[in-house]
Amino acid sequence: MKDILSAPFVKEMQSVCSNMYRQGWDERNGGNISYMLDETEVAEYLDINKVIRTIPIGFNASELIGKIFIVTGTGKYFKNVEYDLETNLGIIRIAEDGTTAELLWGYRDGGRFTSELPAHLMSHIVRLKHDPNNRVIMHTHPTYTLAMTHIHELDDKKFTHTIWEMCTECIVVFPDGIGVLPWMVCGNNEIGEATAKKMEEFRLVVWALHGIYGAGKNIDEAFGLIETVEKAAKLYMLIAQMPHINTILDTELKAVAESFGLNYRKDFLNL
Ligand code: 2HA
Ligand code: ZN
Repeated sequence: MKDILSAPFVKEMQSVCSNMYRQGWDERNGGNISYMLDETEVAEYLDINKVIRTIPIGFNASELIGKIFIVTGTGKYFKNVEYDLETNLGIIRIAEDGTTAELLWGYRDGGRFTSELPAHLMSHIVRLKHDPNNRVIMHTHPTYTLAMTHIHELDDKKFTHTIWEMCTECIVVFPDGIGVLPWMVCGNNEIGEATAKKMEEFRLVVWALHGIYGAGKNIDEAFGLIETVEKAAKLYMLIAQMPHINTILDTELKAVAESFGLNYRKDFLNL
């Protein structure tokens, strides 16, 4: 059996948590990540028949029975992940009943997965229907994206349009746009269901005055989506109070999308 601490998926979680912390996005216990793993790969590092303990999930995730995820722990700080992987991360499998998680590794101090697990698992279920290669759901609190939700209308089309206008790469990176939820209580099934509903259309979902969710086939893709929104939101906040002399026109956004052959949200442009 190989050393779990050397597993590529553990190393990836370690490096992305440290990176996100240093971006200033994950203060205290802010943020959480779930990453679906390949059972045969996990079996190189763990006895997958050995369940340490079971933890109730709080809803029925029967579409994910048998799926294995590495998930950040509740109350844990991204800042600390690199120093104690086995306490701050856990590897869980969705049990046969669909409502229990079987702990295979981690949460060494008796802890459990993020309080946002419902939003994560419900989002995995939806994204897998659209893209069977989706593996990662990532939640974080990027500063400028949050700032923007204080001063911008919380409408999918208007928010996406403003972000697309900020820099040319945005429509290329997320031609499917950004979903926006109003302020809601977090950590429960209701916000999970609302997030998953947006995930039917979008790989990016902003939680107003809280943070953002990104979905991707790997850590880089989920991170890259969020990082690109955050860059554009930063530009928006830098220029919001200045006279705007130049902008990317909708005809130009269309031209970019078409030149890259993208299936973009045509209804989000005003043409
Ligand atoms: O895990 O970010 O939304 C802490 C949070 C809750
Ligand atoms: Zn949060």
